[in-house]
Amino acid sequence: MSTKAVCVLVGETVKGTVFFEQKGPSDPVTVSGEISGLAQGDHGFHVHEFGDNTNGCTSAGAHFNPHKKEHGGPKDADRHVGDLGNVTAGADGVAKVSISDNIISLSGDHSIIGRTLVIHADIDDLGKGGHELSKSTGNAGARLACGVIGITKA
Ligand SMILES: [Cu+2]
Ligand SMILES: [Zn+2]
Repeated sequence: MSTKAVCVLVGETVKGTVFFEQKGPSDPVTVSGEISGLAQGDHGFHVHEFGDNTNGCTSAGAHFNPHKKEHGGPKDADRHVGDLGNVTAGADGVAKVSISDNIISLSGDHSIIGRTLVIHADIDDLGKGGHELSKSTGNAGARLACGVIGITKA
């Protein structure tokens, strides 16, 4: 039986809705949806550790990283569980999200349920930018919008 989840991203100007679906516990998770109000180009897109927005997106903590790895890109063996790479906004400021990921899950120890999805101001360098933050955050800059990921009707 498939599991479904949703996240409503809320920021000052950036807004979006992102859907998650997983057929079985070891199947990939498909991530789809739309985010608007962005500058044209790539924006870091991650699951952060805590489902806490009491002090805005800051309270979500660092990237969800249960195995204490370094930051990377979604296709890298060395990555945080929460590392979903970038989404790309067009000239209209809208990013269409279409990701299939084998590492995040909607159950078990890689579960992203109850954690926070964040979209950033800048491009995630996927750990390869040579910046002091590359290996922890991808140097993706400010948190433009965020929301807690919650289970929905299957
Ligand atoms: Cu992030
Ligand atoms: Zn990361």
